[in-house]
Amino acid sequence: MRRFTLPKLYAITDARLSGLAHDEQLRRLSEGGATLVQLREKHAAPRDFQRGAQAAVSVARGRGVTVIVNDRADIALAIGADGVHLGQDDLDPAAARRLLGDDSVIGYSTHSLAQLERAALLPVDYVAFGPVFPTRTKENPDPVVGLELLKRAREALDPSIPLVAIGGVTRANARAALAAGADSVAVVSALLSEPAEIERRTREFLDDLG
Ligand code: 3NM
Repeated sequence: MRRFTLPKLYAITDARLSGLAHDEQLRRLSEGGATLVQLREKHAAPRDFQRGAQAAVSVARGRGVTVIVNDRADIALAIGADGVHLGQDDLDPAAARRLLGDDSVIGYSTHSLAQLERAALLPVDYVAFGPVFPTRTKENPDPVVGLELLKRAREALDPSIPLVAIGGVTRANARAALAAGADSVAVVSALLSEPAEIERRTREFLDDLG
């Protein structure tokens, strides 16, 4: 595992919401200044996701953007992504670490303090905690954790492990999430819901986060 510094803005793609392929979303997010993009695909067949993600990695390589593949360590490995983000029901992080090796980034989703405390014992480079605010992007989201629990999560987690706040993050509440102790905010709909606005919204987010 390497020491991994997350940028304050952790952008995540959504092809349904944006109506755009992953590579085009990545291009627009990068034009707006995003330096890390997670490719998230909940609907396409694995082979289609693999192809779309491969194209996105090609765009990212020319721009110095870090690419994290959601859920699928196999696809991350096959396309030479920088890492994988795993949910509670995906391949367990220790198995993903064996597959990907020490140089890959592995992130892990948690939705309660108990899950977060278990995550701290796993070979992960960062931990996400959420949903911090109500979200309509995730199907069947866990209960909203809120800013108070986010604060407690930061206190409970080893300070060397970056913490990502996810779920319902907007320009209006992003700074509050950072103030509560998150190192980074993960954002889908507030960046992508208007495809023509992706670049501008990304820039505004980054300006806000400072
Ligand atoms: N994971 P938006 S919430 C992908 O709680 C995801 O782990 C969550 O989308 C979690 O920024 C979420 O549009 C959806 O709310 C984030």
